Amino acid sequence: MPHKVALITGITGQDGSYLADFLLAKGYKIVGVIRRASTFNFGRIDAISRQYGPDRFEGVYGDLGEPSSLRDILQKAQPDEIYNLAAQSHVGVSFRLPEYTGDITGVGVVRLLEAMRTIVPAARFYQASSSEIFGNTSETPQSETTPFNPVSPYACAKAYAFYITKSYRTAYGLYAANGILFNHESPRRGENFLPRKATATLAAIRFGLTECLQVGNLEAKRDWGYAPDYVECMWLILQQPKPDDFVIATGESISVRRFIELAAKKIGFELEWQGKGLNEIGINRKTGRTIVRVNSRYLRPAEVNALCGDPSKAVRELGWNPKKTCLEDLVSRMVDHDLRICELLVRMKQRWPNLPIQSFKSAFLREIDSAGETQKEPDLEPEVRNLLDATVDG
Ligand code: NDP
Ligand code: GDR
Repeated sequence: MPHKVALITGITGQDGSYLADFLLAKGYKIVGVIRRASTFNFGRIDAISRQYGPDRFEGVYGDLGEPSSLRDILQKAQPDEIYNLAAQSHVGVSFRLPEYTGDITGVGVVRLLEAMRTIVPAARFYQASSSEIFGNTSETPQSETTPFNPVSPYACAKAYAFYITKSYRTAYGLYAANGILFNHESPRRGENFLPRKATATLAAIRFGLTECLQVGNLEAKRDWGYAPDYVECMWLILQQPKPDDFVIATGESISVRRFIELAAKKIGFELEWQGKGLNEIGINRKTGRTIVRVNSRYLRPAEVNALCGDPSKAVRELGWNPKKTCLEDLVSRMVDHDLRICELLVRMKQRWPNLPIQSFKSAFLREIDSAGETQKEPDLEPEVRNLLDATVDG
């Protein structure tokens, strides 16, 4: 039987890479949309494409800002399922790039839906919607019926994307569904989102590679889940007889402060908070050193104070298990991964003290991310492997 074809935009991101893993294991052929960048941006999918080869995994250049590229890709790929994960996905950055965020994260979705409507109307469409659309709401927990109150340019763009997806479903009868996902993290998460920033920086402090974690709002609360569990839901949403919208969340939320405490504890720090507001610091009790500082640079012009999702509909109708990976396991996986990267970097630094460590970091991250969360050694590029062997011998 020929493989089902899934088209994934945002394939180079955290979710895109996990979704590709998941769908390839289910027998799909994947067509992944890669946007042109001046640096290597397919580290998260490099190993997958090598493992499955061009018959099962095809990367194609395209951009949500360029409708002709989308039409061309759909025409050639003839996908059965389309997962739109591409976005300018950073909430803080969206205040600095409001128009661009609106164009890609919002209008980009209608570009793709229009291409689908005219070229592959029988395909099924998944839109990566976000809990940010609830904004500062008085209803807790948030469900599919909670009114939207977006506060950032990112959230406004995602609210438009949500409604336009629904509109194409109603107006044209397309199979188009929204997954309203709450925050989900992993060792493949970008280092400028709070949880990965915390685990990567605290691990680096532990190995003497940096001194301090600088953060913004410590009091915001989020409902944090594990990304591989969430991509399964994206697929489940598209397997339903009728298209519908679902909240995907764990149902529990904790503060940024608490997340940092959990990561610090796992790494072996005894964290003690001192001071207030912008002067608040986190001290490593054993050494008396400041390892966390509040920096106004990371505060947002408008903040969503607390989000906590109600996944009952997904549990009931999709049979999804929101408790598959608990928060402690999520933190452990991220911390273990980041400690391992730092350990390798330290070995390099000992061997070549004058070389800028940053120049090796991306190569390491690329290879270690490719190896996933298994304990096996990453499949290092030969030249990096040589450098590492030399380090171990030295
Ligand atoms: P990432 O930021 O890791 O990935 C975003 C992806 O979009 C990257 O592959 C990026 O490419 C791509 N992209 C950005 N701009 C364009 C463009 N103009 N054209 C084509 N591709 C583009 O996000 P996540 O994987 O974490 O999230 C996936 C989706 O889910 C996003 O839409 C996000 O907004 C949404 N979401 C995420 C949640 C989370 O907690 N992770 C929760 C709720 C929603 P490149 O690699 O080149 O930057
Ligand atoms: P969020 O995730 O904005 O919820 O969006 P992020 O990890 O960026 O922030 C979570 C909370 O932590 C606070 N915070 C900081 N955030 C960052 N990035 N850096 C800091 O130094 C820092 N200090 C405190 C933030 O203010 C916020 O309250 C993520 C993205 O994946 C979106 O694409 C997605 O839609 C939502 O989750 C659901």
